Amino acid sequence: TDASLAKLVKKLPKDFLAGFATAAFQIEGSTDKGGRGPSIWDGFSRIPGKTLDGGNGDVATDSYRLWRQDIALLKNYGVRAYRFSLSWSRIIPLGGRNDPVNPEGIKFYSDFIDALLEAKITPFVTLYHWDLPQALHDRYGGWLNKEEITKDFTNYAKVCFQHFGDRVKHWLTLNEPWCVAVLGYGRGVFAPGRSSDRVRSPDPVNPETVHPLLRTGGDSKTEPYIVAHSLLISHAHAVKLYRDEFKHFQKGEIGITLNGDYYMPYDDDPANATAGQRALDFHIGWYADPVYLGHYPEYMKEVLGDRLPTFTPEEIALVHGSSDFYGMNTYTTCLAKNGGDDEFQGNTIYTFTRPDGTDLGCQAQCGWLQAYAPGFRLLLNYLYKRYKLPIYVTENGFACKGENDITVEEAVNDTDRINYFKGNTQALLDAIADGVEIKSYFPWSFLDNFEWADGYGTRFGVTYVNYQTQERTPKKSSAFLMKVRLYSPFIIGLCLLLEGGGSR
Ligand code: GBH
Repeated sequence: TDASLAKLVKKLPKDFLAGFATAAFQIEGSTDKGGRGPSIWDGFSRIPGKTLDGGNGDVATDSYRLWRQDIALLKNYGVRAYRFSLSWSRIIPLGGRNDPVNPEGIKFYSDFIDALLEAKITPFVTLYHWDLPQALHDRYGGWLNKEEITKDFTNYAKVCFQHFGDRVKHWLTLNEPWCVAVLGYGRGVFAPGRSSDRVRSPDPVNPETVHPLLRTGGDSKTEPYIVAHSLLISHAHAVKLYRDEFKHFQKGEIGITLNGDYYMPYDDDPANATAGQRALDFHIGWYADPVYLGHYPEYMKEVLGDRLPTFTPEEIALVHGSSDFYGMNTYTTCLAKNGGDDEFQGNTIYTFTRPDGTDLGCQAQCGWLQAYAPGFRLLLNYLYKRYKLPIYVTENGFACKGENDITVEEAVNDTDRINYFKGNTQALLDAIADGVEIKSYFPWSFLDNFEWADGYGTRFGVTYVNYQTQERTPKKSSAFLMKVRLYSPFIIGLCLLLEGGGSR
């Protein structure tokens, strides 16, 4: 029951950070305000056909303007912490190490952080959640250009540590590098939309003037691996800088956060067990093995051969050990079957249908997501055993099917999301009982927001957003999280009020 769950939640360590997560481009809007420069997602999301409903990031949840209201709501929810990302283009509009820093951008985030602290909410800050300054892409090919991007990313990180590190004690360098590499440069469904698939890929602009690295529209066989390599090395340089120059007096911690779902063997055929491990290697090990173990997974080396870049001894010395904790974003569990020719899935077929024809869990709005709490517990155990560091769960969430097609009064009754959180909270507590050290839980997301290529029709929020009026309405899942005391509501009785039926 909810009451017994609440009792267990009470036993979480005192410093456990329960909050919500968001990302700059998905909520801020005001892309041309406050001296911000364009990011690769600005232009990409405006190209017809790139998002499901034609939505772009120009307004989003208008949080650049409504941030005080957002913080008031977070405070009402009683969160301990809030995970958000900084927009590189607000801070350094052209992105580079020799480009000017934008004082308005610094002030925006500085005020924001002050207001969070004032509300007793711990800021948990991501430096990069996919919104690369457009100028860096155009100037030298962005993440394709390891030498340049490493220096520019490290400089950007330095500016952030200098301005915010007195108050921010929890840093994440990159959010989900797998998505950047595979979806941005392999499948071409995310910015900058590069891919060997000529239909998806934007035509190369004038080959005379474009940077040589961008002369083709992309190459899915090589670019994702090059990009991933640059991401890992850039991350590691930023961490080294923090440890060398800031940590001794700012006393914070820093790491990376990786996406990764659990892949369970479809049945007891040993070939499917191997397939499950390959899927884990390709999603998680690609990044986690270098960072925590000091090398790429053997399986990737085997299949990719010289398409997989190699680390110089200096590089791997920098990358190995470059995260103070394991940062975990996870949403679902798939059943893995041997076969198929999708390289990015580790040549494994994923399904949610069990051998007996039943579904693994409750289907979400997005095809890739079903609720399966036992998988969450298994994955927590797998990661802790393999990488041996405390885990921060930095994202976990559910988009109820059809939630965009109903009225707000109906949408606040988000039973499927409540069940998802109920199952996963229990799974998290079970994993702790198994001995896994877990330090945070950040459901995705605080608000419905711009869901990348899915646009606005897929809603992940515990708060409903009316995109016409920008009115925020708490859904019952937020009341549920308060009721099991994951959060301690500031206004006593708010959760009971909400339970009465999504009142504003
Ligand atoms: C997170 O990624 C993001 O960090 C967050 O910004 C986002 O809003 C949230 O999830 C909800 O989607 O079918 O090949 O396109 C989650 C990890 C990995 C989940 C890629 C979707 C789709 C693979 N994502 N996956 S594909």
